[in-house]
Amino acid sequence: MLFLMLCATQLMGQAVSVVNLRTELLVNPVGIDVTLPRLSWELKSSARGVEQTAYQVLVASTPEKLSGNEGDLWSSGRVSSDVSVHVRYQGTALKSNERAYWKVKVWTSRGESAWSSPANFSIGLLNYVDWKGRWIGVDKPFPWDSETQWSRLSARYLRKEFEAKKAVKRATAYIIGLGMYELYLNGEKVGDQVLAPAPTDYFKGVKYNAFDVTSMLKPGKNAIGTVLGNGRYYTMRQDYKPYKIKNFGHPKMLFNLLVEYADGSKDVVVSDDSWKLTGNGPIRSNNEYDGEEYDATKEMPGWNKTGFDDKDWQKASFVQEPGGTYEAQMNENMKVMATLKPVSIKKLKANTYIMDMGQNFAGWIRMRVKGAKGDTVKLRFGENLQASGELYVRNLRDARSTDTYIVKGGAQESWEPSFIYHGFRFVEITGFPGTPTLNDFDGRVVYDEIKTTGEFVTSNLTINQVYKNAWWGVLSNYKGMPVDCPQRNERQPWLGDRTTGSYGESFMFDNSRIYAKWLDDIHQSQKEDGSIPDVAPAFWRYYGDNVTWPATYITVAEMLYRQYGDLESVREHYDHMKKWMDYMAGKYTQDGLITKDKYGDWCVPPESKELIHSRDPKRQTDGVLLASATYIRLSFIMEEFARLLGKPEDAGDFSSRASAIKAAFNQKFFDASKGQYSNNTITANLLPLVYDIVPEGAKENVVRSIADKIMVENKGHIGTGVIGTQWLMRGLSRNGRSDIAYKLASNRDYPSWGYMVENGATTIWELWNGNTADPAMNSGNHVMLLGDLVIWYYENLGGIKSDPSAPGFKKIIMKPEVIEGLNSAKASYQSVHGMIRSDWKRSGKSFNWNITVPSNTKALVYIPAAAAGKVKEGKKSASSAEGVKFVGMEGDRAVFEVGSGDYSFSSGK
Ligand code: RAM
Repeated sequence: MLFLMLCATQLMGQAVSVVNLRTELLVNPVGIDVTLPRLSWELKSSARGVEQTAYQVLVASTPEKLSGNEGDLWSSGRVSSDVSVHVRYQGTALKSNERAYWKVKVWTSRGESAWSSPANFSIGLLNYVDWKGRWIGVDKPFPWDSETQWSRLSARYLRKEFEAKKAVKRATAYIIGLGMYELYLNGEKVGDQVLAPAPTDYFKGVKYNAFDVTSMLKPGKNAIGTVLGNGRYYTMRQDYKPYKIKNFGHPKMLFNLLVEYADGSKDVVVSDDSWKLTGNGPIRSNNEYDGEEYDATKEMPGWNKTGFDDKDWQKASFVQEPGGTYEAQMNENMKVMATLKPVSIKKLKANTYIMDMGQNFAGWIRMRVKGAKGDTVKLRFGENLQASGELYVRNLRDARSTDTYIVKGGAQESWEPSFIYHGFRFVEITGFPGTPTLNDFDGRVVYDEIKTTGEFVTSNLTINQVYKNAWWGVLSNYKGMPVDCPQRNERQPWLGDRTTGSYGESFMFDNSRIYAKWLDDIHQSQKEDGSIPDVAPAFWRYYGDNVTWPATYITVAEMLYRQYGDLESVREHYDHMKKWMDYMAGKYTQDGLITKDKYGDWCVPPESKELIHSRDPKRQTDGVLLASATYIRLSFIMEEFARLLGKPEDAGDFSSRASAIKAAFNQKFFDASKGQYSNNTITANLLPLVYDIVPEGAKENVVRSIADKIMVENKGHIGTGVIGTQWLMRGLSRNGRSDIAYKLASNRDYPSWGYMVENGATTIWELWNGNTADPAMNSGNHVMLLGDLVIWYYENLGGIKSDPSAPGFKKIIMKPEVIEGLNSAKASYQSVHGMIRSDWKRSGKSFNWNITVPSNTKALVYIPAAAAGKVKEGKKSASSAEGVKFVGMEGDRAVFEVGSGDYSFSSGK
């Protein structure tokens, strides 16, 4: 596990400083290898044209050694290199639980930095044998529990007292608490994570969390308390579908507290049968889909402190291991990331109120209540209201989404749940003693502790609101894995929802760790024969074999490489991706095409507003076309991966696969005389266009077919589903039709993203007709229909794109589209190399553009202008400005290469 310190040193007198040191540990899933952390840093300077020419890293075993410039673990020496991200540690083998301190200095084109402030990290328990003690819990329900379609299982409370025998120098707590845990030391909660650890297929892998608890220990007696909730471990719910849903067992835990005393001696406190356990605490039931029930009259004051009388508790039992390997959790845990105030509470009828949070999101309500012992408050959650003003819950299917709180009485009580979350905007409150007021409630927004990395705003209000909705939608669905929706009885990590979405999301959030973790989940779900499911971890067993959903395994790895410059996931997963590619081709090739598809172009706008799926063959795209086109695209990506990993034979193989399928594809689907593929849906024409399948010379006609379909037949509206929308906006812009893309982005009538906004959406819907369709599959908070919209916002409107030849924004392509009607865009993005900014305004013929290019990167800047001489930077002609070099004209753009720094360009006046 990693302890990370971010530091932002401003070094006096120095032109360049090093900031934002980041460490990332690579843990071999088998847990036997030595970990080799990779180190990243950012250069900071107000000077222009700063390029790193060399670095030196020091890694030490103590802070004292580090400050004495002694890198006893690793001293890289001066390394001539411009690399500042993912530099692999090459020092002494790091051991389990070892802590390391590090710093870095750089040499640049503009001078040398001082040493950065120190950062530190610590290694996890690398080997199975490093874990002492045993798994404990109790492998059966309590008498008051019930196992049905709406199972109720009370939380299990565990406690243990121990003695700190001497002065403590360092104490680290390691816990695998399944399905979810809360950990307390001497009555204090350890960490601010919630709903931890991240969910996995527990038969394959389980995540442990680690905490530095040195300051929480007391001399002498100490008490540890843990609470175990169900999470995805105990899923004896929907038990009518055992073939579909995996259940892992009853909650359990493995715990190690490693103590180092000041005199150098060591101690370890472990989970064993000296712990006591009860299920008779306040959390009577906790179920992700149905909610939590908390009986405050059953609270056990002091249970997690020393001296509590636990004679009524039973001995914890030894239980079976979950089966999966122990892995340090490298992705962020969830946390309460924001607190919202409700906007209104209205009385619906006697004893029933409806509260509006003003925003659809995932999380829960914190409530303050004062009442008599036994008063029972119920909170029921939904995304919408019915016309009558009552809560609308039909689209939750059989999820009950209800929290129950039983008041203990006396002073005011404050409560929030521990092991569940809801997707909602509205809350029905019943049984509240007195009249509920806005002050009694807070909305707690819960998602992975991931930084927002981007900001985006334009002169177009519809685009701005859709962007905001997208931001809320994406964060709502980060739950230790990307899930499809947070509200109904599903919440599954569907692969196909993120094929391209993950890339767009990466502009808004630092999603590098959640997606690297997800690739591991996908790998763990791969079958022996190579098959990959549509949902991973495979909590739902959906091994239907198709190309478009599992494709995400490969496109997410590509995203991590392009956006973060991180090749590690590609390296780690390459063989498994290849195995899947081989498996699909081996099993499903017919007449040179890949034939297996399952979902089609999922959720195209249907012909009538109540339908979920269109029945009109004219709107549907041939599954063989979708599968084969996607397979061609994936072969190209695999070809690139193979080259990057130094596997030229594989690269050649993938390239010839792509060519062969391409030929069969055009043969079967392309009508050259019409410039159309298959039945001429937008998606049927678009995929060959963007995947480079269309024969030379025929592109223009295919573009025309798409344009006609959208503008004439659809009267300027979108006609694509989940697959087509992944390429729609970029496909149009790349082929000179940004005008059409802009029209689609600005629409407010059906079907469009703006139509959702027009109808009160504060997130993105699962269906284009989400306000009218059958509730059987109609979530109000799904991100798959975003397609490539967010990518288009940042790359094509904001003008911030990583150059494919230099991933991780080491080189940036800044090329905003000039579109009639759009007068300004302002985007910023915190890349791994630092903050990038683009802020342009257009009026008449004049174009003003302020940009920031981070240190140790370069940008190619495309400025609308008739000639280079018409472009100024500040008050000077751009060509002679510091850090700016004219490269050439490209159509109506003057192209400049710029080094790092802030620039202010203008043209056309
Ligand atoms: C539904 C969900 C999900 C989608 C699958 C195919 O259950 O909408 O997002 O990926 O179907």
